[in-house]
Amino acid sequence: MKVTALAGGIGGARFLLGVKAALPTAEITVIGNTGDDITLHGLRICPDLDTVMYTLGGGISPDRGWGRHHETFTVAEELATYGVGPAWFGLGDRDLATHLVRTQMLAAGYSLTDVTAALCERWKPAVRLLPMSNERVETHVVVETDEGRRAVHFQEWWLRMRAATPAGAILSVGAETALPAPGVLDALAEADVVLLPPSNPVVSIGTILSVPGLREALAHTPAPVVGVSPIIGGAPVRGMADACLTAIGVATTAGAVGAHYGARGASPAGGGILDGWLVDTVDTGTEVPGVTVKARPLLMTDVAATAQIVRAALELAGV
Ligand code: FO1
Repeated sequence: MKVTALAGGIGGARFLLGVKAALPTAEITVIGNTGDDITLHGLRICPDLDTVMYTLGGGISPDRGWGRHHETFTVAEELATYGVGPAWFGLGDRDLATHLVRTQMLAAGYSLTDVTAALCERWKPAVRLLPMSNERVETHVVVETDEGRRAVHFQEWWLRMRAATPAGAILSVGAETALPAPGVLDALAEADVVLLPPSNPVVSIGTILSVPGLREALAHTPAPVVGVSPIIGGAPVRGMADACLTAIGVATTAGAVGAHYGARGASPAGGGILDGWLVDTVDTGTEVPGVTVKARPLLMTDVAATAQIVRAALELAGV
């Protein structure tokens, strides 16, 4: 079976562990969000690609959910001693090796697709991990500050501001001229099923959909498309998706996010991307026009529980 999943960071990566457990022989392609990417100290950092790669490759820090296990932060401490920031982005020593390899490969002319494949040769995540685009697309957030309105990089808003400063707008800078990375459109067209993990619907799934052609590819694929709600009982399970949803005027409910993704239904031109929507049992009764909604326990407490959620999604997809 060919499974294609769109994935952001921590939630998406954990969901993918469940996909691998539920479908040990499936061919899994992951379309990873690159809107969180940032250049710091001259190094290109791809948080969501790395989180998927480390999580599926066994190198993730289990308690943080990002960065490497057995990590040290000596270089970051030395930078801080030089007064060189930003201190709010925790750069680990082991993690730095990934950014050094990526940056030198990009400088040598390799595409982000090639770089990601090379890094995955070490980590062997047992999925094909594709960036959503090889072009630079960065999520920036417009905020009101004492100095007036300005745009800050998503990571600054997420980590330094803790998404506590209301976002006037969330922008995918560069999306309008970005192309889907090689293999991305085929992965959507040739899948037996497409899954939307419980990633951030705005800055992860939404950013992937901001790449021209991706939303259309989802609307037109012959494969069933089933999503899993990241919102349970009116709150995100982790992270600050509520701050992102508020920024785009979408209520923080399972139903509102399902409606935001929209029904594929009869009119693919409508831009909707869902056939099925899994919500948690606390959200039983949720309705999304044109979308088949099922309620199942959605807390990914461990891989076995996540595999159950995946099985429920596959059942809803009818595969
Ligand atoms: N998340 C944090 O909450 N604090 C950090 O200091 C931090 C550093 C970091 C470094 C590398 C990396 O790949 C991810 C990192 N993250 C950190 C997570 C990252 O900000 C988020 O995972 C995504 O960008 C949002 O999903």
